[in-house]
Parts: sequence; C-alpha cells; structure tokens
Amino acid sequence: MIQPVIITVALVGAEVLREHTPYIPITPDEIAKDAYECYKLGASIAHLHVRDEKGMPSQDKEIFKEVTAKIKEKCDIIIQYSTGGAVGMSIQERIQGLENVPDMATLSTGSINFGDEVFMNTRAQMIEIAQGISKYGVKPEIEIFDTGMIDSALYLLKKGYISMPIHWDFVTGMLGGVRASKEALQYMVPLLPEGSTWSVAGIGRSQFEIAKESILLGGHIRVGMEDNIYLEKGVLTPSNAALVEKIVKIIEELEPKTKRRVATVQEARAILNLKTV
Ligand code: KMH
Ligand code: ZN
Repeated sequence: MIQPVIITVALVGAEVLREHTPYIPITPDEIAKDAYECYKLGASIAHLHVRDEKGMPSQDKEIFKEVTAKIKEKCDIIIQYSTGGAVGMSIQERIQGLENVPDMATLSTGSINFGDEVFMNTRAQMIEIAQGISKYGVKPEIEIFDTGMIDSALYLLKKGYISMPIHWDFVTGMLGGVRASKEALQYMVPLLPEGSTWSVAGIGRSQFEIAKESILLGGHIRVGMEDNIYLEKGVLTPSNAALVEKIVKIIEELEPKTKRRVATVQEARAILNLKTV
C-alpha cells in the first residue's frame, strides 16, 4: 500500500536574517508567495513564523492573521503556527496567534541551547502552551529537539494536557540536541505511542540526508529556510520552493524502493486526523 509522505515547509523561522541570505521571505506577501509556490510543488503544511516591518522575528497575532489570509487566498495548505517564536519571548507573546485558530501549532517539550541563548520551555511553560493550544481546538505538533523531550511530552499526555493521536516532529542536528542520524531515529521512533505520526527536520547540512532516512523509516519530512538556507554545499537556495523541489525529487527517486509518494493536502489532513475543509 502506498504510504504518502507529508512535506512540511518551514518558510522563515526566527533566526535567519537578510544578512544571512537575501532570499528569506519577510513580508506577508513574500511569505504567502513562498507558501503557495511550495504548495504547488507538493508541500502540504506551512510552518509559520512572522516578521515585523524591520524584518525581525515577531509573534504578533495581527501579522499572523494577515499572512494566513494571504495564504488562504491562494491555496488550502495546512497552516501551522510556531508557538516557539524567538528566544527570549514570553509565553503569552509566543501563543497570542492561537486566537486565529490555525490548523496546527507547535509545542516544544523541553529547553535547548540556541547559539549562546536558551530556548526556554519549563514544564509550567509547556503546560501553559498546551492549554492554549487545546483551548482553541488546534492540533499540536510536538517538537522534539532532544530525546528526553519525548518523555516530557508523554508526561503531558499522561496528565491529559495533550491527547492522541500525537504528531511529532524530530528537529535533529542542532548543536546540543539530538543528532541527525538514522540511529537516533531508530532509537526515538519506537518510544512513540501507537497511533503517532512523525516527521523529521534536519538543521543545516543534515536537512536532505535525514529527510531520506525519515522517508525510508516511514516518517514524514520538513524542509525550508528556517532550518537550512543551502541547496547544496556553498550554494544558497534561491527560494523555499527550490528546497521543496529537491525533496520531491528525492521522494520520487526512492519510490521504487519505498512505495511512497508525496501526500496531497487532503491525504495529509486524513493522516493527521485534521478536520477536512
Ligand atoms: N525559533 C526557535 C527559538 C517552533 O517553531 O516551535 C523556536 C522554534 C520552534 O522555531
Ligand atoms: Zn519554527
């Protein structure tokens, strides 16, 4: 049986600036245009962060609303908001966009170093975010930057702050977090409760290699300029679409072996137990 691969595109993130690459989308129009181009190539989830008028990370619900409306004018890609925002933001600031009721929102179940700073998620903060997500009936995606974060999420599940079926995203290859390796996935995936779905993101150069491992192991994948700004060694990607195009090619090349192809938005909604629109 064909098992579709859901492609998430993480379009902008909070850390990549124009000084790193001129191609990072910043304005609502640029983000929406990128989302639509990626959708046409096969992406079915847009993982969204937004930026202020200076191009700096923001979690302003009005900017989220504008970006969401601009994307929805063009296509029905699944909208996933970041509740991670940028390091140093308060939890209330990070979760304000939930009021717009996106299809999905992220929930990181642990803290991790981001450069010289800490992306902070204490247990009380995780609970506050989980409660916000549940209040608006949004589906969480559990962000796992390191292995122990799986147990923290299972604690939230046991206490009823999140519920099955859980969708997980392993964000691999951050310095200080879980490695982007097949062995790491082989360790983590069996820890997930029956009925879970999961995807893998690889930071920096690991993006495509770990995506391949995920496809082979039955997972879904995330690509995009939030995680990686290079198409190949030393070559900046000219767009998010080019990254999606590259992963689609990889999925197609692996298809004789994996019997997997790119999921449509409708298939992704069914796999993730999201309501159909
Ligand atoms: N920008 C990071 C500090 C998420 O989107 O939920 C957090 C992050 C995770 O990107
Ligand atoms: Zn993010």
